[in-house]
Amino acid sequence: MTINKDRFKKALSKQLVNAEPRTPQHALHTIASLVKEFSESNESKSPHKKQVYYFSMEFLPGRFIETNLLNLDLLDSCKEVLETFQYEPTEVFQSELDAALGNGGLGRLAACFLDSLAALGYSGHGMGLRYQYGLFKQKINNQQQVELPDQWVSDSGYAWEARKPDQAIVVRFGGSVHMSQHNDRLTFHLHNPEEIIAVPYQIPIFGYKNNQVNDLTIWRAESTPATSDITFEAYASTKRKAEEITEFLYPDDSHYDGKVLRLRQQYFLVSAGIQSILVDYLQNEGTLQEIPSKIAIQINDTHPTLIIPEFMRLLVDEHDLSWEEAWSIVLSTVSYTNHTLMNEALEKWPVFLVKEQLPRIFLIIEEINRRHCLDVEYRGLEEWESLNDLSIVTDDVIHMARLAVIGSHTINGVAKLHSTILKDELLKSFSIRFPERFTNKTNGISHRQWLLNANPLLTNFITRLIGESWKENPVNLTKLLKYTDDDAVLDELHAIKQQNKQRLAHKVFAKTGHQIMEHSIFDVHIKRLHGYKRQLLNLLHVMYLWDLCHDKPDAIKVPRTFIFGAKAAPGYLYAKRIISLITSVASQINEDPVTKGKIQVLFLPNYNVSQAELIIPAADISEQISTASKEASGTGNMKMMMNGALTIGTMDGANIEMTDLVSTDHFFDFGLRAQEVLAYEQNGQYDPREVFHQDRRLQKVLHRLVNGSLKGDQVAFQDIYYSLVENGDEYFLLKDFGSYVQAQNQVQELYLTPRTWQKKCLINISHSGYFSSDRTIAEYAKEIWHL
Ligand code: DL6
Repeated sequence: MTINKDRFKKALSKQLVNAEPRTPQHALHTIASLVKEFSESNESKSPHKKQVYYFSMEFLPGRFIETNLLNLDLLDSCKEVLETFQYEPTEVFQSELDAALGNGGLGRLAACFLDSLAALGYSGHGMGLRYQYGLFKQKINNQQQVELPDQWVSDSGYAWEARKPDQAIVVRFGGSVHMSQHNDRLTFHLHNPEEIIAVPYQIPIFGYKNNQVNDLTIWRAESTPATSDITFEAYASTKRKAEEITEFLYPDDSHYDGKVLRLRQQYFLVSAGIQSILVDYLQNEGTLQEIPSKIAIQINDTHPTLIIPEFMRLLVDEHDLSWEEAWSIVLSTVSYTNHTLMNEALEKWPVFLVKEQLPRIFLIIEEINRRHCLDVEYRGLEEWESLNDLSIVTDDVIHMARLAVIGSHTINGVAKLHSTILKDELLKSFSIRFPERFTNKTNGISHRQWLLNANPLLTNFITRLIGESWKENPVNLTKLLKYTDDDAVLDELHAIKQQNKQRLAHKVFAKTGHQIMEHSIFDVHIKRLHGYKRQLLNLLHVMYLWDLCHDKPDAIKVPRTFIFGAKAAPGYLYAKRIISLITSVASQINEDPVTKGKIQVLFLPNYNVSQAELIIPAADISEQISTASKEASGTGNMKMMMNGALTIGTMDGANIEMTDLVSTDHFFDFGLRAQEVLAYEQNGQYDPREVFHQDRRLQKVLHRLVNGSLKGDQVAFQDIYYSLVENGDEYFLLKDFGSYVQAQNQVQELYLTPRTWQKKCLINISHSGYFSSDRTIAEYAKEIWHL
């Protein structure tokens, strides 16, 4: 789809000339409606291409306006028209609210993948839920996180979506299964189910200057219309029960909680999604048997795993295929990405819940399991220690990862280390049974969103140096390597970083009244708050520097601003306590005259995608300090690398691949290695008290948590102290503290030699093209989806 620039400019001018009201929001809606109108009139399905459906309970795109205009090559034209009519383009763009339909990495990745699918010209479709409330907004009151509802759809509606009631689907819950026999064949019917209407809302996804228009469909739950014999009260309750399915996003990304509403959300998504795919396919294409050559379905973590039994139900119960035929189709169509090794995040559903809510689906899961167990017994695989080790259903719970593995032709992890641990530890028995199914696809990020859009200064500079080709082929960023000894280039690189730091400093000042030291090192730790991501380790180092400011002020040779941005899941008390501690330490350090001009700590509330777009271009240091083996991949690490930050990090997730590219000479690595962590976890020989008693710095820092010298929630601070010193230090903070301090000292030393620092920044940018999600999607397309 090409939108002619002149036609677009004319049409936009015509609408803006008499626009009423003259608000940025109104202008935003005008632009979005025009883009949608143009794209709908040009929409062309590509019926002969294989279609990819990416099922995810979360999509976290942030704002669409700039991405869409950039991809359609209309950004400059649009800015020009806006300025002609005295609008401030940035104000108009920033009036779009973030679509925060995700928690963190998993949803962000899904958004980047949609962008790359379109950019590479594949027919890709996102399938998600239209939560009425997105991820909560975070406020800090009295050093405590307070969660507020996120009404991401404004009163005038969401600018980019189109409601498609004519494509609504019925999803059925509950009821009772009745069996009957016809010509030697058992058939199953659901009696008296609860029926809920799934209404799709479509959001266009544009390819980068290539005419491709894909879509993200988000489904909203609505009740069936009232019948004449239903009472008002009964209908109100039915309506409420239906609508609550898509009322809010579960705000936890690393903890599984077996709530019935979550199960209903998951089934609602997959049932609506796969039914709509089949309706569309059968209208336009060939036979059911040909599906695997025409359709690929990727499930983003185990959350959409019920698509496997639901797809079976449709093929067997509604399309009369034999079990074997149906299974072969499902297995050749579905593939599964795992995003976590954390035990508490692995989904297991109680049998009674699934039986009650989804009785027919439960029977299908049992049948899949029966056949699977028979197969394993038949093969006599000795590696299976017991049936418990392999069965989908054990002790009255359903293991979703096992179901996903058994029903998928390919299973991938999201970074090399993660995929290896997945294969050799977490799903070892399954990788022995199905070795050919396991693979790795290292994550990526959209360089269009995270460099072209977020950092126009750097983008233009790179283009001046090496031309345009890197925009379509980001690996060409390596052409920058020839400038690593060019003083003028390094000066300019430094100047750009400085301008981005000023841009952030101005924003922060306007929002919070904090004056950031613009010439300090911007040391950035932005991600969800979790024990394993170790924001606390960062803070322990900050507190150590605080002591140094008092004891040996000359040791702080370069001023530093520590920037934190993180939301904690509302039910994750420990994470919320860490936020309290960070904000308490921040307020005391920032007021201490001794630290003035040396260190500064900022906790930026309500960290979200739009904030990230401002913070990341301004980062000097990227904190990627998870306990080795715990972070599946990380993608913030890639974004900051691409924007010229240097990373301080453990050998975890995709950090390892970053060091493969730039070598540890250009990366501050520290800490236990994954195998060491796993060994300690198995042999139980780590005792944090030993480290504590040997390290005076740690003693001094940690005593503050229990001696009342910090203002705030003393119970919270004591709890943190005990978790580290007395209760095993689950994430090895004390163990890694010494080497972290050393690595941080190297950061300071290096910053004192600006040329070397800048050179390393340029080397990091040059190699970051590998982490474009275009590379990741090209790998999925070739090796998993066979496009
Ligand atoms: O793969 C995307 C992203 C990774 O970069 C992070 O390392 C990982 O923590 C995150 N995983 C989740 C887990 N959600 N669940 N379950 O968000 O995925």
